[in-house]
Amino acid sequence: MKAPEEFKASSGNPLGKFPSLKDGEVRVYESGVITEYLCETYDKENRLIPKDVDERIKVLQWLHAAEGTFMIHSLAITYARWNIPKQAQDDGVLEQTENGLAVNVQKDLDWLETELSFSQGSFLCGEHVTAADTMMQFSIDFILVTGLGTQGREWPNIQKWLKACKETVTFRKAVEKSGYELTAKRPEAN
Ligand SMILES: N[C@@H](CCC(=O)N[C@@H](CS)C(=O)NCC(=O)O)C(=O)O
Repeated sequence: MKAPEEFKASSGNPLGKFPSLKDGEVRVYESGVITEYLCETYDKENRLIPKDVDERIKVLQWLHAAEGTFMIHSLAITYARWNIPKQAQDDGVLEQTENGLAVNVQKDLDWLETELSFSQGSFLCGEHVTAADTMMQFSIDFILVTGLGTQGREWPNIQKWLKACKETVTFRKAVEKSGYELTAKRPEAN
């Protein structure tokens, strides 16, 4: 399950990470910046990152929270699972660590759940998809599918919103093209 070295090298990213974008001479790393670059370059109608200051701030807030808040809190649990030695896991260290780290993840999901109840449409910032959904969808799917800190709790608004994201024609096209599938399988190494 470890990413092959030649695959990592093909990213062009010094850390060997994906996503990685090459657009002509432009190279962009980090999903948030890739999203901003694509929107600024190709979304001439500013649908995905609106021009209006209030709407724009809201979209950018989610765009950055996806990696900067939701992923950082949940990945802490992934790394604990990968790195706490077996003996310590058997002694309950992992469970105790996860219980501590789950607090932040659940607070984040409660925040999203509440914000979704204020949305005037099926998506995070209203009736149509914005860059907020594009970025947040992966982080939240990752947390829920992998059960990172969720401890059996459910967030109905989040489930409904994820379903709406996955039913969009653009999402389905991207899945078809990339073969994207997110499963709870545990990689053997990071
Ligand atoms: N903060 C980065 C995270 C990039 C990242 O960690 N990508 C993972 C996949 S989601 C990766 O390339 N892993 C391969 C590896 O580390 O070998 C972003 O948002 O683009």
